[in-house]
Parts: sequence; structure tokens; C-alpha cells
Amino acid sequence: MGYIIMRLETSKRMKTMGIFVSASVSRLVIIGLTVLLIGPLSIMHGTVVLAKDSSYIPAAPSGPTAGLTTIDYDYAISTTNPDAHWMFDWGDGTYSDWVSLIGSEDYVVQSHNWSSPGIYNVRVNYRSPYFEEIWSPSLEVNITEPNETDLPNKPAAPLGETAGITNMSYSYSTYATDNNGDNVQYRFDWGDGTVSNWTSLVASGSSSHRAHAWTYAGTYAVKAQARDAYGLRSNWSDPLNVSIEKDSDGDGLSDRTEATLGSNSSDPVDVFGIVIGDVTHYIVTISGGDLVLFYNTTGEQISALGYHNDDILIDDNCDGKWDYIYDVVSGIAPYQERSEEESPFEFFWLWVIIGIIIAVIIIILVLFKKGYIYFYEEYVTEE
Ligand SMILES: [Ca+2]
Ligand SMILES: [Ca+2]
Ligand SMILES: [Ca+2]
Ligand SMILES: [Ca+2]
Repeated sequence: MGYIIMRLETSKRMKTMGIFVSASVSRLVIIGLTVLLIGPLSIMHGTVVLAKDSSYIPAAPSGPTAGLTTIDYDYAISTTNPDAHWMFDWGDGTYSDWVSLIGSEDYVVQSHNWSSPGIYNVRVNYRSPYFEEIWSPSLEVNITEPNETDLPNKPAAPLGETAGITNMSYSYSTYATDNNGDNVQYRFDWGDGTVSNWTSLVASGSSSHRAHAWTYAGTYAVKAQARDAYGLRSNWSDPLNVSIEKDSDGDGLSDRTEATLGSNSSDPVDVFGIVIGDVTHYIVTISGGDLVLFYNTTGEQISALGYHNDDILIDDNCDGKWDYIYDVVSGIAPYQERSEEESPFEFFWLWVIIGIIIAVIIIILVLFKKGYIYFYEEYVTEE
């Protein structure tokens, strides 16, 4: 068996053609032929370079040959073959995934950081439909420890909700200072095996946030890490423990809460969220019945609803008096209680207006009596 790789050079691009040839019989049998061209015209302008099987060895990755621990460095392989797959060996016992060209790029890039100082041999493994795996030569990378005082300080423990439900997004913030006053950015370890992307760079000491939704119920230790503008990373922050409960039907109430309320934890439309202030409370239909209640998520209290024409009356704090009126069209508004003891000043302005009217009448009467104003009649005599 033998392999032939043909390289087709054009003025701008180089594409790899592969011909898989079986040499086990006297005549050559072409088993597969793949030609990858930008366009048929490329053939006319190109020159074909033939290379025997073993002579094709990928070049060593290109990238920095010296660096500091924890900083991400990019290493690249130049290729235009979309059928090729590449895997980087970082020389520290770890490997990248098999990667290939993305879109119209003509290089494959992977980044890596080393956690301890040393000399590492970075190389790449090449695989295509025509080649098994071939290793490139190594690029020697010398990694040293950064100066401790150049690192950002350990960020504050993340700030945010400590209780929630599955598949609901919650936002967490943190901040850290950098010893050199460099700009910093943050990322969060969500405690479920995932880590957020880095936030944008902000001034040293400024905060940033990222949001996350957990898929499974559990208690998660959320931690933050800072990185300065030069790529130097801090230690991880102290954790914030976040307890996530299962919400099977995704209606915003956990299965446990629905069990307490008597609603159905597998019916997503039996509860209805209403935002009062910044907090979402719920109107809840109790299982199998017409009984509809208000559930205050802050106080975990339940109250009966009232009805006024087409509007719903809500007793937010469960003290027996209506606090809000809810209308599907206009939304929620504070409810104006009409009882006397509710507010003696409610008709204040009405009394002021009545008072002004009475005062004006008195003034007119006084002026009339004093003779400043008077009625007169004119008698017209006929001649
Ligand atoms: Ca720094
Ligand atoms: Ca639910
Ligand atoms: Ca439900
Ligand atoms: Ca009330």
C-alpha cells in the first residue's frame, strides 16, 4: 500500500489533493480520489507538486517559545486542507482535541497555558483521509514563573443569588485589584464542571458579572478568577455556595415549592409570574381545581385573590387588605383602598377646594352687604 499526496499551488492558495493507491497488485488501483479546489480554473493557474507518502511531515507548530505560567499562548498550524485534522501535544501530558479548519481560515489555532515552569516540547499530530497519524517536529517552549507581585489579587467571593431553580439564569459579580494597576477581567467556575468566558477588561478594582443556569439540582460552589491585561491570572476566590432545586416543568417554581402549594410540578401553565418591585411572585392554580391563589415568593406566603370587574386584586403581604390590582392589559398597579380608616388625608385636596369655594362666596356676600357690589335695575318708562 502506498500514499501519494499532491499539492496544488495557486497564486494565493495551496490545496492538498490526495490519491490513495494500492500497490499490492501489479496494476495500480485508484481507490479514492479527492480533489479540493476553489474553482476549476485554479487547475489552469496552479502547479502540481507531488510528494511521496513518508516525505510529508507537518511543520512544527508556530507560536511563542518562551512564556510565563498560567498565561494562554496561541500555537498555529498553517493549512488549507479542510479534510485534515490536527491535535496538539502540549508536552505536559495534555493534548488538544482533534481540530480542523474553520470557515475560510488558512491556519488552525489552539491556545494553551502551562501551570508549572519547565521546558515543553509542543508538536502536532496530523490526520487526513489519506494519512494515518503523523507527528510534526517539536517546538521547544520555555515556561517560567511570573513575578508574584505582577499577578492580580484574589477576587472577592462571587455575589449573587444563593438559592434558585434549574434552568433559570442567575447573575454573579466579582471584583479584584491588580498590584500593577493593570486592567482586569474575570471568569467564573460554576461548580458544575463548566467555567464562563472571560468578561471584558475593566479598571483594576471594578466589578463585572456573568450569568449561569444550572441543569441539575444540587449545591454548587461558585468561584471567580481574575486575569490582568497581560494574561496573568489570580488565585481562585473563596466560593459562594448556590443551592439549586429542580423545576421539572420550568414554570419558575421548584418541585418542592409546588408540592407545598398543591400545584402540579409537571404542569408548566398552572402558575403565572407577576413582578412586583423587582421580585417575581406567582398566581397559582391549585391542582385539579379552580382555586387560584397568590404566592409571595419573598415571604413564602399564600393569600386568596379578589376580583373586581375583570381585574384581579392581590393581597401581597397577606394582611387581609388588597395591595395591588392586576389587569392583563395594563399590568399591575397599587390598589387604592376606599375605606375611611385607610387614609384620612385621601380627600384633603377635595376639602381644600370646597373651602376655597366657601371663602369666595363669603367674600362676595360681604362685598354685597357693604355695597361694593350691588344689583341694579333700570326702569325704562314709556312715553
Ligand atoms: Ca499585573
Ligand atoms: Ca415547577
Ligand atoms: Ca407547575
Ligand atoms: Ca395587604
